[in-house]
Amino acid sequence: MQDILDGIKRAILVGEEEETKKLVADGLEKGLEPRRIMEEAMMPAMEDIGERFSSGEAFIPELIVAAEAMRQGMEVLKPHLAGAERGSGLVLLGTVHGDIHSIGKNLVRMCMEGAGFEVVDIGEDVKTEKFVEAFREHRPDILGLSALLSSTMQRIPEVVEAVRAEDKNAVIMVGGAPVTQDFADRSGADGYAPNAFEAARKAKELLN
Ligand code: B1M
Repeated sequence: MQDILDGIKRAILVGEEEETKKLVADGLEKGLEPRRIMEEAMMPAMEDIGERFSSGEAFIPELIVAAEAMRQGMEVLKPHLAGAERGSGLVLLGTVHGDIHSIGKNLVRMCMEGAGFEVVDIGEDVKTEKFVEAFREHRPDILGLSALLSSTMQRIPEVVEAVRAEDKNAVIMVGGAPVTQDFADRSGADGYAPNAFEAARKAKELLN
């Protein structure tokens, strides 16, 4: 199985979409758990490309092709993350203003859906007012905010404050690579999760 995991990681790193999809499907067929594929191949690939970008060995086009291969691989995983259970609650999800990173948020959506939540995903680069409007419209059980940049995560406390002005009992959870439990606490959020699987678990915990 390790060869499949290594193959998926390599295929994502070089942006080979078809190869990524094929290897993810092969892995699933051979009994690899979706979570293992995500945690031991797909996420390390994104970490690796991120480090290469930081050190100047990779550039934006390489991030884009890797992200697209990752997205396509996730589409193959998606049906395998979805559970039969339904009716856990409604989650409103979006990435904060100024931030176009979508992969982590989409993975959170898939895991939430797998855990039985209905998810309204309002996308990326979502302005604070739009979060408030969508909250007013959907009245979710949980509002989930994602931020991938240390600059855009500063939007989180602003959204928390604006949504709480609309509903002081709003349940809000946050996450994204630079976000920590400490930052979540200081932002006034009710919950934080370091990854998508934990996000689904935390959402259930918050509603119980
Ligand atoms: Co960007 N980028 N990027 N990028 N990018 C990072 C985040 C960066 C760490 C890379 C680096 O320098 N090493 C860096 C941020 C540094 C910082 O601020 N701390 C960075 C930068 C600088 C930038 C630009 C500014 C680059 C530029 O233009 N000069 C630019 C900003 C654009 C913008 O948003 N305005 C930019 C652009 C891009 C692309 C468009 C090219 C592309 C995104 C494509 C897309 O998403 N559709 C991209 C990518 C791919 C990355 C990296 C390589 C990978 C991100 C990713 O998808 N990870 C990333 C490096 C890295 O993360 N190591 C990087 C995989 C994903 C599954 O993990 O998103 O962390 P993640 O989500 C996890 C958890 O965080 C958590 O669960 C998810 C799944 O387990 N989680 C939650 C996320 N949201 C949650 C919400 C929750 C709970 C948990 O509750 C609601």
